[in-house]
Amino acid sequence: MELQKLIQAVMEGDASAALGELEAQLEASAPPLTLINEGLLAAMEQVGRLFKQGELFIPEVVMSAETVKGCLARLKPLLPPAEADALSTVAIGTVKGDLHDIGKNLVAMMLESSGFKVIDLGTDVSPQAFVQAACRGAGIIAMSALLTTTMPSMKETVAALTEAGWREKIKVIIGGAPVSAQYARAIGADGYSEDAASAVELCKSLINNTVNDAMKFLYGKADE
Ligand code: B1M
Repeated sequence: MELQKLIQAVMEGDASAALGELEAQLEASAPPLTLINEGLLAAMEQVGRLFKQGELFIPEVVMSAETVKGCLARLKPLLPPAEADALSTVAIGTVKGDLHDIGKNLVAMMLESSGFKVIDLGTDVSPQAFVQAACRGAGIIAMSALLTTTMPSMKETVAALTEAGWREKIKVIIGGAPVSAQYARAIGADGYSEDAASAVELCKSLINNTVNDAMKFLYGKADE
């Protein structure tokens, strides 16, 4: 599979060329997940590198990001359908002060196509908005941050959930390039994952743990 044309179109921020190339690849039976991982994300990696080296500027990065968003919207309905009823509701958002949403959107999309109900709170999400999502029935709060300067908002959100009495009743996960498992432990989150696929596995295992905890509480032993 030759994805160079798709990568080039994303890097140039040429949405119509990227969508055209995407259609051609789909017609040639390219798997949607491969197009995401080896096409769209590979292109964004190169965009990030060139941005860091000062060879691309913010308007160009925005155009590439918008191109990826359009392509993801096209691929979303083609991902494997949810197998069963919603496993649990995940409220996901990029934390306060942070506008990066490509990774967050990808995580949301993968969760949805794995059977989770997803409430997408968008970007620049305040701790209070995450608390409101818990009140609306979210079982998992999922926070994304791409800036070191916005990471503290994750800690503030955990504190706000604790203050509002929700922390013990829900799970909290975090992700994004600057955060780590160590940071998750330090702020009292339940878990960290480094990419969208492992975020799905993490959410599934947190739900299993919750079910096991409930079984232990009810019957004095885990459901084996
Ligand atoms: Co910005 N930006 N940016 N940017 N940007 C970074 C993050 C940066 C690393 C670039 C650099 O300097 N090398 C740098 C941050 C440095 C730091 O703090 N450590 C940076 C900066 C400084 C800024 C501004 C401050 C620039 C400025 O204005 N001077 C500014 C901040 C604006 C703001 O948020 N308030 C800014 C602006 C922007 C754009 C608007 C131009 C655009 C965002 C557009 C958009 O998202 N709609 C943008 C972009 C595109 C990037 C880079 C180039 C690419 C990010 C991206 O989308 N990656 C980025 C450099 C880079 O990462 N190489 C950069 C692709 C995406 C799929 O990966 O988001 O990491 P990622 O998501 C992954 C995982 O991290 C994980 O799964 C995803 C899929 O594998 N994941 C989770 C993410 N969230 C998760 C949540 C989970 C689990 C996993 O559970 C909850």
